[in-house]
Parts: sequence; structure tokens; C-alpha cells
Amino acid sequence: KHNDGVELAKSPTRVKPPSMYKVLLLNDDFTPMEFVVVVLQQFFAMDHERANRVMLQVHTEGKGVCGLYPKDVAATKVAQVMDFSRRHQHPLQCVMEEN
Ligand code: NFA
Repeated sequence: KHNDGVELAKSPTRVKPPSMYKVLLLNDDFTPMEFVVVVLQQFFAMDHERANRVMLQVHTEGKGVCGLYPKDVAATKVAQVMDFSRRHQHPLQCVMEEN
């Protein structure tokens, strides 16, 4: 329907790229290594070899990067990993930080 000449406000054209966030896993003394590998495969689309390398980096260095995502995607990954870990009664911590 014609709307009496009233136009909808146009959102500003995006000029900057979206701010990106790193998603990280943190080491702990209790979560089984193979559980961390499964998390990296299931939620970050890594093959078993890459997942093993990232898991060992977290294990030896205290933290490791799972991926770089737009804010909403990163937040969803963090929530999914935290929920999955808690449901399996592991203390694994997943966090995001602006890049
Ligand atoms: N440090 C854990 C163990 O020795 C393994 C682990 C790796 C936990 C990466 C959390 C993250 N079982």
C-alpha cells in the first residue's frame, strides 16, 4: 500500500567490517582430553588432528583459540560449549574476547 509519501528510515550503509571476537578454551585439571577434542570437532568444525593440536595447546599453555567470529556467533559458541560441558559435568571454560 502507498504510504502517503512517508518512507521508512534507511539504516546507515555499513562501512566498517563487523568487530570480531576470539573464542578461547581455558585449561583445567579435570576435563578429559578426549572430551575437549570432541568439543573442538563438534562446535568448531575441526578434524581430529587439528582438534588434538588445539587441545594440547590449551593443556600446555593454559588457553587456546578455537576461532574468530562476529560477536553474535562467538556468543552462541560460548553458550553452546558451556552448556554441553555442564551437561556432561565437566568444568571446561569457554570465553570470548574482542580481537
Ligand atoms: N588439563 C586436562 C587434563 O589433563 C585436559 C584439558 C585440556 C582440559 C584442555 C581443558 C582444556 N585432563
